[in-house]
Amino acid sequence: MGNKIKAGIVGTGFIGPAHIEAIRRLGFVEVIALADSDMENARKKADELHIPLAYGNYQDMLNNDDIQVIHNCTPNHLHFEINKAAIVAGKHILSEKPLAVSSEESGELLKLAKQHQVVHGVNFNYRQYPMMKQLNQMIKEDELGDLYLVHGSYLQDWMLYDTDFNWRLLGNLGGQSRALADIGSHWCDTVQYVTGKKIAKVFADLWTVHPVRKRVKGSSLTFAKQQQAEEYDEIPVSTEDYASVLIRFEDGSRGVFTVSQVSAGRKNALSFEINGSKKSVYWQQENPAQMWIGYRDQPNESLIADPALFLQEARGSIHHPGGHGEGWPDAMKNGMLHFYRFIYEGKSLSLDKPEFATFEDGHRSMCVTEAILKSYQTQQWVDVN
Ligand code: 4PW
Repeated sequence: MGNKIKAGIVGTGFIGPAHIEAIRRLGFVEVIALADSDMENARKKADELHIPLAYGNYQDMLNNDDIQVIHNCTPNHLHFEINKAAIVAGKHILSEKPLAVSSEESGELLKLAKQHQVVHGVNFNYRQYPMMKQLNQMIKEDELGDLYLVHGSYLQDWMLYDTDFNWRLLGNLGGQSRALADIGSHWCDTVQYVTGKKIAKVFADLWTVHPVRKRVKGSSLTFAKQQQAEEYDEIPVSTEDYASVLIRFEDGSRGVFTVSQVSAGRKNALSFEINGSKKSVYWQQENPAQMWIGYRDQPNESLIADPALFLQEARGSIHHPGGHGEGWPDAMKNGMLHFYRFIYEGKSLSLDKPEFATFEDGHRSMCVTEAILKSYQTQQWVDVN
C-alpha cells in the first residue's frame, strides 16, 4: 500500500483518543497531528498518544499541507467553525455528532462540503456495529416484511446526581438540546439507517430533572465523576435530562423512543425493537453480539455473533468510564474503515453511496432535533423539514 493517508485530530477530550485508537487499527492511515486550544495540553496529550505534531490552535494544523483529513473531536459549539475552516482548507472532514448546534449551521456546512468536493462524515458510530449491518441487510431482503412499529430508548446514568456536571449541560457549549442532541440523535440515526426510512413527524415531551446543578471549580471530562468538594457553584440548567418522542415515518408507520441521562444502572443502553409483518427484532448496544428475533407462529430465537471472534476485536485498549461495553471500539473502527477506504479509493460523494453517515445525515439529525424541540414548545405534532 502506497503512502499512508495523514490525519489530524482536533480535541483532546473523551472522544479524540477513541478516534485515534480506531484509526490505528486500519493500517493505512497515520495520525500525525493533534490540536487543542492549549499548546501545553496538546503537547502533553500528543506525547501520551505518540503523535509527532502538536498544535495550540486548529488553524495552524489546517496550514499543514501533509494533512489530508481532519477529525473534529471538540465540544459541540466548536463544530461549525472548525468544520467550515477544514472544508475551506480543502481537507476531508470527519466531525463528531452533532454536526453543528443548529440546522442553519448544518445546512451551510453541507452546502460548503459539496461545493469544495471533500469527503464529509459524521461519527454516527452505532450504525457501524456488525449486527446493524446484518439487520440493514435483512430488512433490505424483506425478512421482516412491512415494518409497522419501531420503539426503544437510549438510557444512561452519568447525569443522575445534581452534582454530575459536564459542558453538555450548558446551552452555550452543547447547544439548545442535550439528551436529545447527544444521544437521541444516535437512536434516530441508527433506526433510520437499519430501516431505510426517514422520520417525518414528531410529538415530544421533555423534562429537566435537575434545573439547578452543582459544579465544582474547574472543568469535568465526559463521564468523569466530579470530585467531592466543600463548596459548589450552583448553575441553572435548561437543557433536557429526559425526552419521550412519538414518531411517524415517511411511509406512515409509527414509533416512539425515550432518552434519559438520569436512569440509574443504564450505562450506554441504546435499544430498539422493530415489529414487522413477518417477524420482530430487538437489539441492545450493551449486548451488541446478540439480536432477538420474534415470531407469531414459531419459537422465538436469538441471532448470536461468535463471541470468540466478535469480542476479541472489541476488547480494545479503550475502556470508557461511560461503560460503553464490548463492541464499541470495534464499531468505531468499522466506521473509520468505511470512511478512509472511500478516500483511499478516490471515491466521490456526488457519485458513490458511502457506508458511513455524511453531512446529509448530520443535517437531517439537526432537523429532527429541532422539530422535537418545537413540538415540545408548541405541544403539537411537527413535521421534520
Ligand atoms: O455520542 C456519545 C454517546 O455515544 C455522547 O456524546 C457521549 O457518549 C454520551 O453518550 C455516549
